[in-house]
Amino acid sequence: KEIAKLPKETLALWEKYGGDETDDKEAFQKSFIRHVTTTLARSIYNIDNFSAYQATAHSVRDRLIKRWNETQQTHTEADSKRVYYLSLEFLLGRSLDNALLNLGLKDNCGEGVKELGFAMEDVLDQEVDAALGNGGLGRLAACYMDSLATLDYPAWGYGLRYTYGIFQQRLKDGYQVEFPDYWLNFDNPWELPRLDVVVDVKFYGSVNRYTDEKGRKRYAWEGIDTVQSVAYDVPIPGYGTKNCINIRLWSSKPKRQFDLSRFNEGQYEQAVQEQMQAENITAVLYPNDNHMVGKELRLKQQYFWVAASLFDIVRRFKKSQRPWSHFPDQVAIQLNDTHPSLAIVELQRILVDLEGVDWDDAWEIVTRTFAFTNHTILPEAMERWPVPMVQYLLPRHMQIIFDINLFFLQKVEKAFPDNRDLLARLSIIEESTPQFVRMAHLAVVGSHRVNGVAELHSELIKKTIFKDFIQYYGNDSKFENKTNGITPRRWLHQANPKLSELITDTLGNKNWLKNLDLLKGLKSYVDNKDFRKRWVAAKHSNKVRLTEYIKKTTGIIVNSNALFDVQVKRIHEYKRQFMNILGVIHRYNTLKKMTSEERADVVHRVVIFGGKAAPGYYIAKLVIKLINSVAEVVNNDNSIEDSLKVAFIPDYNVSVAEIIIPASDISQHISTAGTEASGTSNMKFVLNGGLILGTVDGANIEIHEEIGDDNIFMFGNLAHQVDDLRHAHRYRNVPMDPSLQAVINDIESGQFGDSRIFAPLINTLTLGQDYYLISDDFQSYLDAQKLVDEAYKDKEGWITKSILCSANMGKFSSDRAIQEYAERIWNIEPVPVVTKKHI
Ligand code: F58
Repeated sequence: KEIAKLPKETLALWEKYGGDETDDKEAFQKSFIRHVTTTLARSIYNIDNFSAYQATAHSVRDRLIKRWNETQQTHTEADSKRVYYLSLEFLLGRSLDNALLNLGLKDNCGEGVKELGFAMEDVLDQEVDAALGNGGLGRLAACYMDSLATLDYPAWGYGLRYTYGIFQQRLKDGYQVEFPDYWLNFDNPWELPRLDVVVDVKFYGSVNRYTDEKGRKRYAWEGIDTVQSVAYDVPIPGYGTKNCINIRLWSSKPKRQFDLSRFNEGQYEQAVQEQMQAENITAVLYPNDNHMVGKELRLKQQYFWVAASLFDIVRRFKKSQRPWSHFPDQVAIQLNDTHPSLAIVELQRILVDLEGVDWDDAWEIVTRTFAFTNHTILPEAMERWPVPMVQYLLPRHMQIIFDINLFFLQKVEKAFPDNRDLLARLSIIEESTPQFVRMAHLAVVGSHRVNGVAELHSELIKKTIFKDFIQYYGNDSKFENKTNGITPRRWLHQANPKLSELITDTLGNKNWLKNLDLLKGLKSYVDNKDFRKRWVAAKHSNKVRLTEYIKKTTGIIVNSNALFDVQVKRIHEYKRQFMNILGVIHRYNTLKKMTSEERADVVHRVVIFGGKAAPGYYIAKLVIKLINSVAEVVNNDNSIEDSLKVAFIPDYNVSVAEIIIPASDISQHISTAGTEASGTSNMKFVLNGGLILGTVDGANIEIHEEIGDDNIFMFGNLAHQVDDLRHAHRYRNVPMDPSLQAVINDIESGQFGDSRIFAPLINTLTLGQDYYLISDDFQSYLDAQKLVDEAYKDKEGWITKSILCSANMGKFSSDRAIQEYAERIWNIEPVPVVTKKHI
């Protein structure tokens, strides 16, 4: 409407000069040179790989922004229901290669860069990861954004723009040391600062009660500490579509700059104190994976993020001037774990306190809006906040939580009169001293759907942490499963170009990138000689690439013809890297006892580890030390003639994963049954033709169902046996598994250095009741490893398995997962982007 009012001459200028960011090679080269000279203030004489990266990134960014604008315009005009994905973590990794692929610029930019004197590979390698996440949960959010964009959904992500991402890991004397990840050191071309989009977020203060003009009792929160939230937008382009969605990351900034009067009085530190406290809020990502930290700053982060995001969502909704009752028809909000649960309370506060909606109507709107994904049943990961802390920081929210709880428990009491135990178990408030707010309970009560992330996990949450909710809500009402997925664009096409090319050549087109079920078409080539040859060649070249990377990062030289056995993920007791390294010791000492002739028949192995331990997680850090101590001994023992090598690759992150995963022959996903909610790297490995050695846990089970018995090595006790086994460790004298005892003896004998260092680790098995049941699974683990060795000797058989693995992985595309969420939980429809003229 506004445009129509402009004079013709103005429109003509836009028509003439706008939109010259076309996708051809020449236009790209022109952009590149313009960015070198203007954005970077450099010239042909002083442009290195890094500047070439920056110039390329800025040229791609221009094109991204164009699509981003078109998408936002289309969505605003369509005014259809949107989904908002609230996640404290988005583990995006690098963006350039992905943007080139998704925008269809790869060939033209590749050639363009080459003619300008650079190799695209080197250029891509300059980018630092956006590592705003810990592990699976954060990476899942990134895969889901890719699929939302690709499937044309009108979606937004909301998160925090941490100044420091997950720490960088280095090794010193075999120990992990942490270094800050100051990823914004150079400018970040993948964000659009929206310095005009600012939300004031308040903390602390008090609540006033008053009577409004209708005679209703109302409450008003007077926060006393105001921090500004500034938006930084990260465009996420879909693959093969114009849709380019947005992740809005909030950065904290002081409302007032420093206190000049104090400054003038000479109190310099006090003068800038407020400013520093405000900036602290989004300074750093908490580096814990599957562990709750009860720090006030973390709670502040959560509210800061939730308040800014809801303000933004509500502002957008209000533009349409619809009545509040339509809110859930326009807005779906997905809570990625309990971290954003305060959003439930904040929306209720906005509706009741600020907009004057009656409590019950507001609550109906709230519960129809939110849905909640649970990612863990580990007790130490459950979020609980002390009531006094919440009360102090967010006094009005605490009142609302008490009211939500009261009304909820009144309903429970009606349905189950006099069942006080049930009330206590269901309560959002844990009646301890001090009291705690159970965030998972708040999330369940405030959402219309609750989902687990794999079938087993979704069943387990109904039997454990949410058992009592099932008694109240009934079995099929709120609770659902949505098995996780991964994006095949990044995790096959980008990470494994050779295999991707083979698949495209074989299937005749790239449609499989948008419909992963089409990989099934590979099955008819499983006996095709030429196809098999190329399949093996792709794997081998990935192994060579990894071999070089291992040499570069660790100095360890490994043979790319050996079996590559990989375990890369966060280091955690429940993931049992400890069991893996104990198995390595067993293998090593078995090899040592063999004669040279016996050893000649043995499959050579390279055992590869990678992963970060939370900085305060002592036992996990000891596991890293043990791995490195074992590696030191094994790798330098000539008597075993290269039959075994061990490498711990430092600083595992998304980009490193892209190198490691395509190179694996077997990967280990060996969590204690019932502890790994899903796992997603398991999917990535199998999609890339790597086999799995795994426990009957998380998504391993569904992968097994899809790829069949012949193509996976499963072992260990089952989830339903775990309680009994733990009980036995606690109350009965369970004799130690003899093979494990032998390994413990080896460590204690000092074979891998001063054994006193490892005593606390060994104690978890012997004195600590072996909570993760390593001793119970050890023998079947060794047996499964034997089967792996045998199977690998049959080269042709292994190739067949590898092909069938990939071919059957269609289910695990994040596109499938997102489609299920869209249909069953969010009730949203795709909105294809209409290409606009630049005006
Ligand atoms: C992971 N959780 C699960 N949490 O462990 C994994 O099984 C699952 O596949 C994945 O989510 C995706 O569903 C996870 O990564 C965290 O890192 C949290 C970070 C914030 C603090 C609490 C743990």
